[in-house]
Amino acid sequence: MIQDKKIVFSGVQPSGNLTIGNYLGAIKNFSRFSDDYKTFYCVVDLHAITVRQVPAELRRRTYETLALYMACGLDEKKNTLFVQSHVPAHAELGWILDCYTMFGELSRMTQFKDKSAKHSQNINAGLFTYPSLMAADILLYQTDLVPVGIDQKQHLELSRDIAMRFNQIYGDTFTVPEGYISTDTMKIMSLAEPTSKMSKSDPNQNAVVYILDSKDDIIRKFKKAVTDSDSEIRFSEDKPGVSNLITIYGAFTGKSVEEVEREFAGRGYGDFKLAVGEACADGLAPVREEFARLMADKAHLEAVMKSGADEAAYYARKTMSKVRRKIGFVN
Ligand code: AQP
Repeated sequence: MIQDKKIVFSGVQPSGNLTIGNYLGAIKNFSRFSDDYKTFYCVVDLHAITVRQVPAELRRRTYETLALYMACGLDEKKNTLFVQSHVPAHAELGWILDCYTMFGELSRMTQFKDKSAKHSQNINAGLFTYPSLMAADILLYQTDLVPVGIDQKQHLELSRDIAMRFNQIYGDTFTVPEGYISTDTMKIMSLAEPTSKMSKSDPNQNAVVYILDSKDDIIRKFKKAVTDSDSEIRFSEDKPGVSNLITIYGAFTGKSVEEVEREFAGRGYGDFKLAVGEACADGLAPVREEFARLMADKAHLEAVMKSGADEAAYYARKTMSKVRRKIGFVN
């Protein structure tokens, strides 16, 4: 296998039902790389257990996340689709990179601060070292480009620092990755608290639109979305709720902010919210249909997981043998 294409890696945690934030910020962008890059898209189950998961749900969501990748347009023949824990080299390199990541660096990660506040009963070491495992995921494949939402930018920068640190000590070992952050939809906000990110683990169901929500639920949630006491449909920092809806509407219709503002000039929030709900529900309808078809054939999903893991392990082995040799492990 000769690899001359540049490499793309990204992943999503099966830590909840996936949201339109995961879709617009990450998965929807993944397929644009399928033709010109060698792409690895992973269901990152090792990351998911940094927060307590119900085992049966974790298992089900792992299948569902893979099926959603495929339903969102990722062809298993063009992309390497796999489950992180099926390639043990992720955990192995994760440990090694822990030893090249500083306590101070990890302490500065905002996701760690946010999640340890949210899960104060379970501030485990894995939650703290999450970014070095993420660095391992990326560096294992000599990744050039990582499509992620802006919330992952800090982790990505740390991955770059770890790669450069390792390369400086041992000579060229890892490709230093670049992020690919889609600027128009980089952060989709909660519908209930539009200054916070929309998150799949948010306990408030009305704050989050899931990719697999029914059309009725989607429209209902958008109708309830928090806006403001003003009535102007205008993108602005002081109007986070309305701006978030403009972003979502633009993402599903392909319209620019100016076009959306013009379309709804002089119209009320009620009309606008309904239009956003309909655009979102209609945009997701083909994904939902394809998802149902894929989930009905578990054997096929398992075959995709297996061949994806075999291929990923092949690339991972090459990096690991280089890493082991450089560090001084006996082969
Ligand atoms: N609201 C968002 N807007 C844009 N992009 C987003 N992403 C997540 N939420 C948004 C992007 O989705 C990818 C996968 O995310 P993840 O599963 O690794 O974890 P996360 O960033 O922690 O996402 P969640 O939904 O907030 O999960 P929980 O609630 O489990 O922590 C990433 O590329 C992310 O940027």
